[in-house]
Amino acid sequence: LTIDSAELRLVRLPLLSPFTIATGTMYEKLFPLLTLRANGVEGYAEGVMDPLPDYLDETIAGSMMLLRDVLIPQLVGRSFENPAAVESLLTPWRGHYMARAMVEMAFWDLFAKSLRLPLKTLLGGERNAIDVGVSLGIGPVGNTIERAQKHLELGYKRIKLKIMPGHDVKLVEAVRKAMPDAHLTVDANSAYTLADMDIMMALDDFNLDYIEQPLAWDDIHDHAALQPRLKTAICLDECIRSAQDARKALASGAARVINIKVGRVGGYLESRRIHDICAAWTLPVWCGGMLESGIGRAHNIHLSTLANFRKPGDTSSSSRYFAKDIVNEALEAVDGRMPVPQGPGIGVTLDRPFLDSVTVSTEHFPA
Ligand code: OSB
Ligand code: MG
Repeated sequence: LTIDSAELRLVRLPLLSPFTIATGTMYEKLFPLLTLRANGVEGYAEGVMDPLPDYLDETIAGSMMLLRDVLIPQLVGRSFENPAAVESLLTPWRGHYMARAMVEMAFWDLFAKSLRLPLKTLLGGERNAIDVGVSLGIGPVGNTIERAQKHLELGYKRIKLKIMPGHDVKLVEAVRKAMPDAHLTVDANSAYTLADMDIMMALDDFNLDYIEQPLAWDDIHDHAALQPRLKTAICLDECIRSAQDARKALASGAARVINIKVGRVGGYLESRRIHDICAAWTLPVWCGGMLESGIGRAHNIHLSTLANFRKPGDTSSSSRYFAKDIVNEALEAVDGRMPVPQGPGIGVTLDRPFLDSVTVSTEHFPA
């Protein structure tokens, strides 16, 4: 498969409502969108990095620099037999997992389309729909209970509450009281330390499915100190960017669940290694999200068809986030099940006029 051209856009989509997590509030979704072309076929991927390095250390500006100056020029005009050949071009670079993921993911979409197969089939997934829950941003207690109840009634399979110091034990206590039997989880986005044992012990009493990333974004060691002191499973998100990270986390007992975001860990091949290591330890994984547009959402859905994705993911209906999406197909969950988009590759197509209207900048390769 010879990559004959590529396109790198920066896209800005307004969010229907602001999304607050421990590290700050998002008012819009800004993301790079990569297109790779070969023989009249196009593969797409979006980046999950933020404008500022507040979730992880990657940024949109840094990623776009690496893509523009290094990664895309290495691809265009060259031929690749398969995704592994593309990955081997990316592995020498330190870090930049999110930028590398964009290249690998866009190539998988292109590769699957040129074989006329759905991406899930190439990956070895089998389901036609995946279980999903919702992630609720930080807000007032009463309002959070209302949002949680509404989404349970819609059939979502799990409610994840974002927490931060000052918005934790009382919030979770109130939501748990309102829905005693719901699958409930919390996500701290690294807002606590081992000095917050009293809060961790209090959260441990609410029968949560897991506590997501309570401690520092780069600290597997401290999670390994915390996990044995809790009944509740710890789920790692930020800490896991590679299969080596997963191995260290599992071997040290730092987590009993892992959140895989294909856009965070460098792509599908690495996602599958993490998925398989967890399966070997009989631990479940689930697919996280980053408020993606329809392109990233479709990628997440295909990944979630693999067998060890045994807990509901974060890929909820696109209409929860955006008044209008950049893809033509509706990505909407029904009774907590998100159907896998049909058709070759990721199974969604771009609404080009709308995409153009929300595009901030476009670069062409070759220029
Ligand atoms: O930690 O999973 C996270 C959103 C932005 C940054 C980090 C996270 C999230 C979410 C939202 O939890 C998941 C989604 O609905 O896409
Ligand atoms: Mg998380």
